[in-house]
Amino acid sequence: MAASVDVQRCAADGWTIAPGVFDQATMSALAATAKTCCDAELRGEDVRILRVRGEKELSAELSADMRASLVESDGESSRKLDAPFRKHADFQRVATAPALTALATELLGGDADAVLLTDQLFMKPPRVGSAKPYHQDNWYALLVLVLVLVLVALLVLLVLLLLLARLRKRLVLVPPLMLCRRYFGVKDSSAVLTAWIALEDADEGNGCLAYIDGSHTAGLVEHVCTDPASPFNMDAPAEEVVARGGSAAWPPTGRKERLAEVKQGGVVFHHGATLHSSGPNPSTRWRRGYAVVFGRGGEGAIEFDRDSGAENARPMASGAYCRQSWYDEVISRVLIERIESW
Ligand SMILES: O=C(O)CCC(=O)C(=O)O
Repeated sequence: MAASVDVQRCAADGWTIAPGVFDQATMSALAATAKTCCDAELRGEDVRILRVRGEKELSAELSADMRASLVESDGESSRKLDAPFRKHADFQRVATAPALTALATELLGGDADAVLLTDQLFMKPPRVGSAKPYHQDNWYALLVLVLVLVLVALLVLLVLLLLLARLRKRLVLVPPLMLCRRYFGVKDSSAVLTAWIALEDADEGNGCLAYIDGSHTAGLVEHVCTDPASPFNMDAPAEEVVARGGSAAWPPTGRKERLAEVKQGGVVFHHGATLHSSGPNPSTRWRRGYAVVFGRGGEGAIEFDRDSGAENARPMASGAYCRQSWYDEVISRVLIERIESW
């Protein structure tokens, strides 16, 4: 029987679970592929099988910043993989599986099939898998280090130092330069839906997802970096999390918080503005999740913020837009292959 999803529940709570969308064999194979791809990327190998014309070659060595965002605190276990869809056909098959896209389309409620916006893999390895603080998927911040601005900042610092020397006061450290923008950049967060696919059972013990029921109804909130050691984790401010019924505890203790415990092959769906987090994984089990982010399908269904990089969006067959052209190219190819195999 095809998996089904509770549309009303998702609208009210901002998230819902569809059990048994994928079979165990497919998920176990994907979990093994996930590990292979992550290990190769950490060795500095360029694992992209899809390329965009004019795109820069990756250097053999990962930059220190890039590596820091990909590994856990032990310095060697994988934390995440960006855009796995570009890196292995197994991800392409799962992201475009009719069982998944039909549910996403039903939840987004557009005039046409849901379109693929982006994808990410969260590894959460045994013992060292770290918690992910509360955040919203339609918000993300970009750390930008612009040489010219750094020079300006250094100049300002010099002037300040001179002034301070004159005033014989102590030097106060200047916070790092940070420019923010919305990452998905979709104006209407309800047009964004994340499908988090459980590659193995996820529960309280290995750091499953947690949600604040109804938190999407209050809209997006500016995110901040609360832990300078992990600048890649931009979080919703603690007071906003508490105001919306959440907590910083694991397991959660907030009045509106619920765990999204899910069996292998189940999919947890959430709205683009729903506050969600995940716990640490002190257990001896893996907790891998493949997150595929869909946008509402149909002519004009997705409108990007002006500063969101929408100029890179390309029309998809459905008439909606795809932010990154590799999804577009592969979706066409996957569909053609599927039609040819009928
Ligand atoms: O898997 C996790 O721990 C975090 C996932 C997440 O934040 C997401 O899928 O949006």
